[in-house]
Amino acid sequence: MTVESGAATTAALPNQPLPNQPLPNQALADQPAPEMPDQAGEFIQLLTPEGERIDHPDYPLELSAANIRDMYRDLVLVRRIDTEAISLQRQGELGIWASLLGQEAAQIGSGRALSPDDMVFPTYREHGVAWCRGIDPVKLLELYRGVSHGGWAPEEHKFHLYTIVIGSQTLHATGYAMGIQRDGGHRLLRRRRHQPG
Ligand SMILES: Cc1ncc(C[n+]2csc(CCOP(=O)(O)OP(=O)(O)O)c2C)c(N)n1
Repeated sequence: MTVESGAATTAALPNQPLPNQPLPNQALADQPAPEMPDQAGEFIQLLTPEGERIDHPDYPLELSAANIRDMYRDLVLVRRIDTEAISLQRQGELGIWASLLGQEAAQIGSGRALSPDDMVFPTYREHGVAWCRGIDPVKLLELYRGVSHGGWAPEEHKFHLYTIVIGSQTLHATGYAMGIQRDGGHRLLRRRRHQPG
């Protein structure tokens, strides 16, 4: 390995530090500890462990009876789609099916809380969020039947393709956000959010 430092070129064995140069980790260890910011922040609780709603002035929840009925309808429908897909998988019609059973409320709640500009980077069982984004459930079945690579236009639905690789979604979302930032789109989004309609 050759290490270049200014004009001088020094040959060094792999993994051996240069003379008088502290190991990188040692150099870090010698630094005074940075002041820790208050990472805990304010504790915000919106639900009790029993699932009862707690009012918070910064997070008002204004839902009409019709809104609640709509969301409940979504919960029932996505569970029905899930049940059907499990049956199809058991009959050999689908190669695999990642069931959302038990996640209906979390998915419909998060899906319905999205603004139209938000982009979703889903894992493999986010059928409830897909439903909220207007993805035809048949498209999900096609994917799990192995006859399509996704089947929907991510930008059109603001819903990326299902991605099986665990943890990849955070990277994709971060890259996408960085792209928006570099395009100046974040300023546009902020303005739009502050001037609804
Ligand atoms: C990087 C990576 N490693 C391994 C797998 C294989 N795999 C698919 S599902 C799964 C379990 C995931 O469990 P969890 O994160 O709790 O999510 P769940 O599916 O139970 O909702 C694993 C290990 C994968 N998809 N990606």
